[in-house]
Amino acid sequence: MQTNIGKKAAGEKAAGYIKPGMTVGLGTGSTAYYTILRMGELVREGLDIKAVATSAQSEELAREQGIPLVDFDQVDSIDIDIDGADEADAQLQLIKGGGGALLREKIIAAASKEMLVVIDEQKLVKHLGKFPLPVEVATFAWELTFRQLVALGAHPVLRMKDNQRFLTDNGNYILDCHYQKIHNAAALHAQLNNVPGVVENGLFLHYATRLIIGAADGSVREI
Ligand code: ABF
Repeated sequence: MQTNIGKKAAGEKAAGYIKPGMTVGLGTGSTAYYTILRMGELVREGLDIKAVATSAQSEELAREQGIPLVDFDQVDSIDIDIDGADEADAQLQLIKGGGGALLREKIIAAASKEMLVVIDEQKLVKHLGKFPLPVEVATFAWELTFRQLVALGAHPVLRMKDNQRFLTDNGNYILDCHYQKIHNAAALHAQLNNVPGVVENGLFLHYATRLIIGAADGSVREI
C-alpha cells in the first residue's frame, strides 16, 4: 500500500488519545489502518487495552498486531472509537461506508463514549454529498428497495466488486446513492431508514466528537 502522509499522520495521532484500561473501537479503512498499527506498537510497549473491531479486515489486522480483542458479551461500554470517514464537515457530520462496513461502524460508534474521526484534509468538505452515500440493503427483494430509493430522489447504483455484487460482512448489498449535495442530512437519514429494505445508511450525524485531520506535509489539526 502506498503511504498517504496525511492519513498516516492523522491515524497515528489518534492513537495518542488511548489511555490504559480503555476498551477501544477499531475502525476500518486505510486511515484507521495506521491507528491500528500504532496501537500494536503501544500494546507491545505494555499498554493495557482491549479492542472490538468494526470489520473482519480490522479484526485480522488487530490479531496480527497482537492487540487483545474481546467479545461483545464482555464489553459494557466502549471508551473510544477511532474510525475513518469518506467525507466530514465542520459540524462533525460524516458520510461513511465507502469501505462497506457502515453498519458495524455505526453500532460501535453509537456504543462509544467518544468517537475520533481520522481523515486526510481532502475529506473535509463544506457540504456533504459529493461522495455517493452508501446505503446497506437486505438482499431480499433489493430491486424493490432500489426503486423505493429512486422514488425518494436518490440515484442509487448497486455496488460491485470484481464483477460480483459486493456483499457486506453482514451479507447485505450496498446501494451507493448519488446526491451531489445533501441539503438536510437529518431528514434524509430518517427518510432512508424508514424504507423497510434499508438496513442502515452511511450518514453519521451525532457520533463524532473530534475530527483529526492530516495534511500532505504531515501536520495535523483537530476540530
Ligand atoms: C471506513 O473506511 C469507512 O467508513 C470509510 O468508507 C473508509 C474511510 O476511508 P479511508 O480508507 O480513506 O480511511 O472508515
